[in-house]
Amino acid sequence: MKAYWFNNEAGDQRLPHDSGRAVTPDYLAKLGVLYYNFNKEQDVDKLATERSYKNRDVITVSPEKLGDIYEEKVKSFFHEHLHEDEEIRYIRDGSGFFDVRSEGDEWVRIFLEKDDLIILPAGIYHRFTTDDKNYIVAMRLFKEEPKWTPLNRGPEVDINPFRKDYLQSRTA
Ligand code: KMT
Ligand code: NI
Repeated sequence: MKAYWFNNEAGDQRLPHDSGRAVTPDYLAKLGVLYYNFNKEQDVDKLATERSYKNRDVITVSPEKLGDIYEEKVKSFFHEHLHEDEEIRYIRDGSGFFDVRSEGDEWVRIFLEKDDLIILPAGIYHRFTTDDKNYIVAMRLFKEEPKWTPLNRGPEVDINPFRKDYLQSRTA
């Protein structure tokens, strides 16, 4: 894992866009973003039990796996959105970037690779992209039946109750 302030310079979303200014796990925690590194699947099982994650699946995002729709998918994952549930991803292979909004509405970019696990809280605005290797395998965990509905940023979503709760819980 490596977290840093995103530089907003032009260029492919899959490039690092690293400003050179690091962001600490403590700061991520203030945004409500939790990070773990687990090299044993048992550790994930324990976390899943503790946090009542009852379901899981594994998704591969790559041109080999997705074929013609790969580029389209990568673009859609990169639209800024939130969910009414946590987004939990345990990276099993490859790598990619999760971008989350700071309290000052800047992007923090989080580079994740194998064995990294991230929990984004419900209500945080975020987006995802593969990196220039175009390959990631991630386990997706969820509490109940998976609901992947992304709510794209806009005036209506800004006043969503999950968004309001998130803003109240954030300590940054
Ligand atoms: C998401 O929610 O953006 C995804 O599931 C992307 C693929 S998982 C790394
Ligand atoms: Ni999402």
